[in-house]
Amino acid sequence: MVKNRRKFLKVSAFGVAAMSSFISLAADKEKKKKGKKVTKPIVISTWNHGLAANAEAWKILSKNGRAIDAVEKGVMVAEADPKVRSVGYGGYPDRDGNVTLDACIMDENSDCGSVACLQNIKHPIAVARKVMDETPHVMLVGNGAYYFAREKGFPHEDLLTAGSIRDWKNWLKEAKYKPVVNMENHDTIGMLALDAEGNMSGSCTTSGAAWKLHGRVGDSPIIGAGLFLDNEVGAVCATGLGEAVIRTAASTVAVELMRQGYSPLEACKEAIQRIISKHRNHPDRDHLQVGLLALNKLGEYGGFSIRPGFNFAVCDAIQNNRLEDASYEIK
Ligand code: SD4
Repeated sequence: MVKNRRKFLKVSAFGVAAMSSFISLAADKEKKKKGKKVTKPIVISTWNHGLAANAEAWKILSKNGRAIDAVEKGVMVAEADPKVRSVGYGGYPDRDGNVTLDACIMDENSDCGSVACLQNIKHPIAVARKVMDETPHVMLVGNGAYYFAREKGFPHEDLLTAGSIRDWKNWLKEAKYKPVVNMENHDTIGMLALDAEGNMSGSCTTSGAAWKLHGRVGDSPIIGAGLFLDNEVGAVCATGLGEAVIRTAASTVAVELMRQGYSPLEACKEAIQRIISKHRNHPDRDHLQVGLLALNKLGEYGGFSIRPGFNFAVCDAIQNNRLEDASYEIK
């Protein structure tokens, strides 16, 4: 019985997938017929620190390397930079003073790997890649992720810099130990790439919301929330208040909108409007910030956020590496 049901699910899931692939391929063909050229390779990533990350990713993409390698190596630049206070080494700690990291990665075959609440390992994205490549699982968390990383040869490192300790102590004076999320704390790096072969991959890595409760995990390591892609359609990543992104499966929603023919910008806008409407009565509504970034199979891209301030970096062979401001909903 269970077996039959599984078979049924498999068959019907396959039917839906086949149908949607058919639709997306038809949409691609339609665009190509209209004379739209595919821009590839191309890499885009969130915020100012996306520029340095893109430059690293470009070294791989420009030599016809794989998107999956580009998105891993690219975001490692931000993870290693102590000046980037929201990712990896030097990231803001939780309210108890622990730096806990979240990351995920996904490739053109829908293979993915993820780590959450990982401590003392500088490159969570590389651990997520190993979860993807070397285990039958998708996600490892906490101590389990740490032990796995150590087993794979990652060194134990102290990720709390003097700057992070100073900021944490300042925060403690005022904060009354409340895990407050504000807009300045959202600078996760998400990166999306389309390589010369026409394959897409994405990565997302963060120290999460500053001063969070110990053990809190945001959207960034959750496939379908902080990052999602379908190699036949496009890729989307998120930055901002992770709880809002998880509640609405925002990256998945935007990918599915692109499947229906929305441009990357339109898809991000529609998904952001969904987040706003689902949070109309939420206590966070007055300061809620989320930014979405999308790239499609044609190398078209777009970014959209709830409020002003979100920007992203774009690198291709035509215009090199540059920053662009995202459009936003609430003026
Ligand atoms: C989170 N989305 O943990 C992340 C926060 C973020 O820059 O974007 N930080 O909720």
